[in-house]
Amino acid sequence: MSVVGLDIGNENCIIAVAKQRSIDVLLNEESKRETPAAVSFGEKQRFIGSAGAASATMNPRSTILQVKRLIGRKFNEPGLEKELKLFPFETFESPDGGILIRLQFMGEVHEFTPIQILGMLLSHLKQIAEKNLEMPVSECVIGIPSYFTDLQRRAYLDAAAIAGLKPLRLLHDCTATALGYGIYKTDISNSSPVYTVFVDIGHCDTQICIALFETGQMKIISHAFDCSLGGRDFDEVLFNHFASQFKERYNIDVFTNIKASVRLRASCEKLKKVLSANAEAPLNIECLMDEKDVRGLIKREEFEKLSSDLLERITVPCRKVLADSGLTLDKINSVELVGSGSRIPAITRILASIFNREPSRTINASECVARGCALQCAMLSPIFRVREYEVQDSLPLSIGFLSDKGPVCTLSNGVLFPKGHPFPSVKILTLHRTNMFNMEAFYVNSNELPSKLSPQINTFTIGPIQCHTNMAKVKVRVQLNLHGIVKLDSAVLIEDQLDNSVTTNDPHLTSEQAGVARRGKAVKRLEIPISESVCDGMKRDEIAKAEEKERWLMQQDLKMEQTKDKKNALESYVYEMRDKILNAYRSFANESDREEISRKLQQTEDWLYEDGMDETENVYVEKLEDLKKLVDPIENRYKDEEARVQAAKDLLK
Ligand code: ATP
Ligand code: K
Ligand code: MG
Repeated sequence: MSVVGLDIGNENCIIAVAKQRSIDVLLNEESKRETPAAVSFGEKQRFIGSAGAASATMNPRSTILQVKRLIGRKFNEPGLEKELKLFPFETFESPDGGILIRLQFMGEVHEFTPIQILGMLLSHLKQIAEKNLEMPVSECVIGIPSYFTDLQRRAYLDAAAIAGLKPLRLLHDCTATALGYGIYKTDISNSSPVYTVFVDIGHCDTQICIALFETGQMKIISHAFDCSLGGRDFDEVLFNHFASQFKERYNIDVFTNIKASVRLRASCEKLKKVLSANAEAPLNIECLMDEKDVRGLIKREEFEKLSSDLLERITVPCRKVLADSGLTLDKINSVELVGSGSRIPAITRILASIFNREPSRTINASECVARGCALQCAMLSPIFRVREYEVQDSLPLSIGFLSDKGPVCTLSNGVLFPKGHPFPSVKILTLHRTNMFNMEAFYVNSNELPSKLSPQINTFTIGPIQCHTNMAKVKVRVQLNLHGIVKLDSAVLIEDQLDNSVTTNDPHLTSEQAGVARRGKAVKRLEIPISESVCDGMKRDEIAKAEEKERWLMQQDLKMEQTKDKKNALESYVYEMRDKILNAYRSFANESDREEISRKLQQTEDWLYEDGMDETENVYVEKLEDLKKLVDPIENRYKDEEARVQAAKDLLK
């Protein structure tokens, strides 16, 4: 069993694994520590991760990027349309109001939900981990944005199930970072608690939290976020700047051309990175559109001016996280800056002015979330022994309950778990009900919700209830679980009954029961069934169907990979033997054999570039075997001779 932490970014994914003495980041098939979050559909197979990113500019309409942005969202959500326009792939509304992605694959039109695409990405990361660790991987901890709703969290669990992964916890990105930072911290004592601000600026979002570190434990005090402010928005500033410049200068409208916009966006992202280290940066793209080469240049100063609105927006969640924590600035011990989107120098400046100190960059900005997740996975896994360390998270969005009779909780507006409430957490509600009833969980403040998502969480039906008196109570156990998902664990009917059949001298009664009986009362406890109708979640059979489709796609990818391997093997055999037959094997074959073999090798090479370019695995295998039949006798004679020479040498030693 392995202990894995996954950071699924909008741009990059990281896999970390807990070993006996360390947390390691795993390398992907290109020996990179970061794997692009890209799923591309080619003519005959998918390309995921690095290979997927490589086909993004060539095959933009069938390459899905930033799928995390689409998870659990409604097609008609305000603001989503603008975002969808940035993507070159086709999206449309699903029958339940969600998003479907439509693309060409293997000569047919296919439709996938964002959950399925996320499942593909997760499955790819799982394969990388399994190859590295040489064992099956299933248990893991996955990082999620703190602003994810119940629905989005459940969507992640569904995607993980499709990929064959079992998340022990969905962990808030910033909480993961804080855990990885705090557990190794040695300068902590209970007399001087340490408060640290973590700022994570990624590709699409900004997340901030304040953590309190004490001996043997960590508590998140508050979370804040801007769910649509990240590196991507700075790319867009540059994109718009150059697109309008090129319109004037070269008379080309990049906005009307998908390929050109994809290429210009990619170049703007590179340019932005250059500007982080240099005072100015050039932009050169050959043949961007209408066969025109374009050139441009921008100074860092100008970029900062163009981005001033974005930079100003970073201050909003910073102030909010402080206000929600109830702490004054002087209580904060340090500000840790992570996420690669934060590498823009002006961001450091603006954070320094808000927090009144220079933010530090001591944490590994791109790997910290995955590392923290791997640590949490080790802590939750029974196979690992980790130092006792308590992780208490803080609820980012207030959750309330309604029942048929109105709010069920004593707090105002039906709030059961207020924002900032520690979790995981359990609450027991006592309700006076004698018939079947519903309880509805919802987000109380829809203005806290990112991008006006639906405040609905779930509807639970409690019943049927077989009740014989009207003096009954129902005790409902509500859980905010490790993933931050609301569950109704159990409902119990408690009836105070008048009961004449019980006699006070019954020897089987405990003294307490006897006391109740003497007063003519008995307490009856009865488990009541609970059913939930998840809003917009995937049904069990839908998940099963998606799993099956994923297996089929994986088979297809595997088949194509194997075909490629066999084709490569044939090709290298041709090159190797052409050389050997002329040199090393020359004296072991007569002239006519040599000629015959050379002719066959040439034939095969020509075939590989023409008719044999796109054949099935078996055809390549058979071709190789045919060639080997010709060459093997010669190769064997050569090897025998080699062995004789070696034996003679050994004798002389
Ligand atoms: P998210 O957290 O939004 O899901 P992510 O985790 O994939 O996304 P990161 O990998 O933390 O995001 O950051 C990616 C962003 O960082 C991209 O916008 C990228 O352009 C930007 N970035 C990377 N290096 C630099 C740099 N040197 N200067 C400026 N920006 C950079
Ligand atoms: K990342
Ligand atoms: Mg991130």
